[in-house]
Amino acid sequence: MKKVYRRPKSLKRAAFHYCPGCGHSIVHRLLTEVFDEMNIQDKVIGIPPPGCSVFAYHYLDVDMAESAHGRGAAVATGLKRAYPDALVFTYQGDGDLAAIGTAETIHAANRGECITSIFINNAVYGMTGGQMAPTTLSNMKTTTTPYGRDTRLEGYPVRMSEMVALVKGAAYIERTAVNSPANIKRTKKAIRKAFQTQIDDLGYSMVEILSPCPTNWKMSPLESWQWVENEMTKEFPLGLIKDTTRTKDITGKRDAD
Ligand SMILES: Cc1ncc(C[n+]2csc(CCOP(=O)(O)OP(=O)(O)O)c2C)c(N)n1
Ligand code: SF4
Repeated sequence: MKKVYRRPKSLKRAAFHYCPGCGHSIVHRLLTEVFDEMNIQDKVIGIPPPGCSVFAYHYLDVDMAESAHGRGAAVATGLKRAYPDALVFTYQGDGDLAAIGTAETIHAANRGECITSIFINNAVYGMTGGQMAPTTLSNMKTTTTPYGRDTRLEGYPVRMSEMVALVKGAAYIERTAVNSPANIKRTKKAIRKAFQTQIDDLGYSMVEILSPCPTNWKMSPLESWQWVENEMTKEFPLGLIKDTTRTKDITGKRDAD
């Protein structure tokens, strides 16, 4: 009989604790497929965050070191400098990377740290009950914006990828989504490219992934996939945001090399 499904070697034999329809589980699966296909399982060190994915080490069969909230890029910097041959990635939600961890992220990117950030944008603080995140859409209802995000009071949704792309050390930045088979395939390709950027020592890489949170959005999994398509992508357009990996024109220092 032809085998059509196989658990990736890098994915542990454990049942996900994520809600049905959550994007985290899809991204975990993609990461482990990439680790297997690139044969890098033994070189990868992951940094999970506080957030719904805090227990990512229960699932990803690679070395992992938990970080405090928002400190992923700082922890990754230390690990990468101590173990330059390792492939170090942070796995962070939008509350983690785009609020408390904004400074770490921008400065790590600006330094051209050869680390990868897998940035899960689900427009809310998931684990703590669906509060407004910097990425919450205008007029979107959350537990802390029950009448909808009022941009006059709460500001505008933060486009982290576009911000990070402005700094010289950022080599590869792409925004994808996991709300359809085609987008899931594109996400896998982007994750692969991000790790290749790191292997080639070309600078900072980030894949921002629009990811459904049906529980806090109070939607069915199917509705949440459609909401990503119809609403989220208007504020966060999908596609390549920056790629200097072909030119190697990444930092002033490297330009002078
Ligand atoms: C310093 C600090 N402040 C607050 C918290 C509480 N906390 C844990 S997870 C979290 C939000 C996580 O949201 P996000 O990063 O968007 O990830 P998600 O749960 O949506 O995947 C917060 C505020 C904490 N752990 N540490
Ligand atoms: S609360 Fe949202 S982000 Fe957290 S596991 Fe459930 S669906 Fe996923």
